[in-house]
Amino acid sequence: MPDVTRRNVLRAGAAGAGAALLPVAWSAVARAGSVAPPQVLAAGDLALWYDEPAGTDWLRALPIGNGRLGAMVFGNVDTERLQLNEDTIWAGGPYDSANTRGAANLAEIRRRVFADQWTQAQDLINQTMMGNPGGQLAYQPVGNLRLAFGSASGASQYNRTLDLTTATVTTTYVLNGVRYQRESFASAPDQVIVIRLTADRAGSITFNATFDSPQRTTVSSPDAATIGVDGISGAMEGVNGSVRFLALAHAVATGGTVSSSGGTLRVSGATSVTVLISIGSSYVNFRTVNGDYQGIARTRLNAARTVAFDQLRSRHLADYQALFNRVTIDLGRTAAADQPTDVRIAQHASTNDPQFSALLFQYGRYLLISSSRPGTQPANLQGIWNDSMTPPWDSKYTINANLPMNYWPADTTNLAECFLPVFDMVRDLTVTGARVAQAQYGAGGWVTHHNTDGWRGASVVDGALWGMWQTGGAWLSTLIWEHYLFTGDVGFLQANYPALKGAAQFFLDTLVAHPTLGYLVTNPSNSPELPHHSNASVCAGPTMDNQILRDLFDAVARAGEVLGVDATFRSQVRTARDRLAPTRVGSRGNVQEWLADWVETERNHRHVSHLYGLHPSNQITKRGTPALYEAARRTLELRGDDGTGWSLAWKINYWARLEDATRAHKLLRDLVRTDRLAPNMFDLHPPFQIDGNFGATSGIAEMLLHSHTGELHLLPALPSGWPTGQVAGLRGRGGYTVGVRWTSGQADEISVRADRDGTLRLRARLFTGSFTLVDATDDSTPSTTRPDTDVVQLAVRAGHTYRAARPGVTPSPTLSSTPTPTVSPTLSPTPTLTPTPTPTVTSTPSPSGARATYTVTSSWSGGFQGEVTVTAGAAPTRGWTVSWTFPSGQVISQIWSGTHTQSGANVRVTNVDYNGSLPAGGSTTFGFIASTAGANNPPTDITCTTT
Ligand code: FUC
Repeated sequence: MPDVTRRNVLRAGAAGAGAALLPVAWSAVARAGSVAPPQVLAAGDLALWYDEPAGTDWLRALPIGNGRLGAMVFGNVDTERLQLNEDTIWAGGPYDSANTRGAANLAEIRRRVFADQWTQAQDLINQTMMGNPGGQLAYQPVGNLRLAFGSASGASQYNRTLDLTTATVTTTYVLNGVRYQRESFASAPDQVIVIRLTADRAGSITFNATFDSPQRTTVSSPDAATIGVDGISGAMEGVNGSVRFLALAHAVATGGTVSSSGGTLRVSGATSVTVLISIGSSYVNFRTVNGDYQGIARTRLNAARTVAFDQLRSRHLADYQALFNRVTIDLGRTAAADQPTDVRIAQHASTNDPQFSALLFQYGRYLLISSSRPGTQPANLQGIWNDSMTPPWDSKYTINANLPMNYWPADTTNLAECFLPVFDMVRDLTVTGARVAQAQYGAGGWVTHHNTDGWRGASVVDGALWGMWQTGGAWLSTLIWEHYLFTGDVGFLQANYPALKGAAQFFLDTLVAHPTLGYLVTNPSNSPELPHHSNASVCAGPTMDNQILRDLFDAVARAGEVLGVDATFRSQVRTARDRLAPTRVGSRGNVQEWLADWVETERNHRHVSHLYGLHPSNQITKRGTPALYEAARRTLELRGDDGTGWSLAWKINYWARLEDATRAHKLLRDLVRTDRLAPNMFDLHPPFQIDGNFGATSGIAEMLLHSHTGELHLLPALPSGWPTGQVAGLRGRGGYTVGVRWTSGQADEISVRADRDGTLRLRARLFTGSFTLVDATDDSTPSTTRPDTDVVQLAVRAGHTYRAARPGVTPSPTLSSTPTPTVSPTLSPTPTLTPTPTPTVTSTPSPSGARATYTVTSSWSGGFQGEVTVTAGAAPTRGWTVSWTFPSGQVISQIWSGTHTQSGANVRVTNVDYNGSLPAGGSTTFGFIASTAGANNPPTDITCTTT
């Protein structure tokens, strides 16, 4: 396999709009008399649907995923294609990105920056500070499973749907008088992709199934009903491909015959068939790739084979709907929703289609649930869906906009668990980033620059103009505090506090005093990817860095207070915070992007990084900082509305925070164009980049609810295009679950459920007229104060729901609480500041001296995630078992890098084959997720034995 080069991608990145990668423009023509199919109406229009197959166009195929496994389903009549991904298949293998030339040139680089010799500073950075290698590695595909049925000629009544309420792709058609149906879903509880084929005439299903792949692979027929493809990821940047994987497809038929030989699975004359796809990967974590990938693939498949299809389906539904059903939204429906989805996109600019905004909102939630679950990798630039060995920007994690954007809707749209992979990644980056901090800055703590990958590269990559940005790790760390604000989970804060502290430590060690202004500044850094002078982006103390560092220092100080730790460190960061440069208004009335009042070299540049303070942060607000708020508006006017998909999506959030409903809605409509949305509703940079989907979902949430200033502001940017509607289940900082119903642009009814006792401030236009306010849980009338004409303030109690309404409005049954999840309960964090127990338990060493340590890495009210590290003693061991008892009925729902058995409360985890032997002092780690319906106490003791 040739070394995959990064240059093409980089060229596109440098061009910004990715001109070289522009897809062929697409169009769709309205169908006369079209009506949405019954199954779409049954899903409340929360379905994508088409009356044509995807053909060869990946951007017409429909995505399914369970966080780890992903597939794009093409729905062709003649040959069904499932393009397959597994989220740990990365090119290359573990590497240490730190540049070992050391920090010797840093002083000279800083001198050049302060002397305004920016390009000379960049030259020296390119010579001495680039990572090793100088680019990061790509996320890569597994391959395809193709089911060849024969000719499609004569097929009629075709349609295919992606039902967001069931996370299922269904294709149906009539051929030779027989109605065929295929249903595909990716199950998280059973860790397989399932395709169910049925026909309404017995014995009509015949096909051959085969795997193919762009990777180095071998195909096989491991048994009479199974095929496999065994492969290894590609080399890149001089790093050998090392992630091994095995995909298996197994068929169970009713009627007819099934056989497999030479890598072809043959099904003949069946009435119904269930195909199970299981994939194992040898990626254990960013530094270990010797996992038992074959064992994982086989174990998952064998377990799923024992479960009937109906069971697989109902387990999938229960798991998925527990997350998806937490938020409902209705923005109204017009006849535009009766057209196929691609037609709706093509016509959006000229039609009134409010339901499309609801669909887009829920699609973002669907994509997050499908690409990011506890224990999986975070959603990358393409979520988990990628068919290319050399995807745009390597389909990795770009931190200066894209990765944070992916997770903006996680908490606001009630998907807190889906956020957890980011914090696992941050924990990895504290390790690799500490190496880079030490080697390249001579600093403590940890640092990450503008990108990372599956190997957690943390150094400067791609060249100084793009990569010399120091605050990637800082931004990611602020997410820890943000997440805590929503959940109030002190155990989570405690487990992640070391990452917050390490990120702050790096800046305490590296910030330098500006020679003339005196502020503490980052040097060298940049305002992401935007040259302030010709070919020069590198500078000291760009506005975005100062804003991020204010948030970081605040977060670590406040977290230290909550946890009652590190008083001295807290005062150090607060002192440093007070020496950061404030955000200023520039000569054009704009927010100044750099310390000097420079005019950007590209007036319409896609990054508007210096408004980080407006969103996602809360440093620029309408009522708190009116001058900066006006300057933010002016900044957006100067930059213009145009931009890449993600840039438009960020601007929706910006305008929503400016409380400008009309402009936010205009930007939302700009995003729904054929050059910004693919037929399958994937956002187009172009090319496809999933951040725009997540950013749009976040933007719609921001139009309906704000909670960034210590109050809940209902309908802060409700556009005239959504005159009547309802949303329920949105989450606000402070632990609130919020619903609101409105007509003629006015709230009729507001519902707020509090997780914890506290003081609630509610802002809404409703409060400027007459209204009623009750504690709907005990029917009492809370006493209120009125700090502002449109604000009421009241004391709230944990678990109580408060309802405000126009007089005479009948309470809506669907508004007052989120739909009750069937599996894991709605996140309701610890009501008090008592941490969920997060023990670090060391087991009694076994006679061989081997021991295990155990930590809870995150917890939520439906369960927790833990990590156990087994370390051999003075002698090597051949195998090990760790056992414990769950105190309150927890059940392991997912485990990685180990196999387990659970009998009642008793759990035993044994090594998987690859690390059956541990050398003296060697260690290995496994992780698990345990869910519970009862109390969430983790076990307090574990035992390690060896063989
Ligand atoms: C940054 C952005 C590009 C693109 C890439 C993945 O480099 O400037 O527009 O989103 O990340």
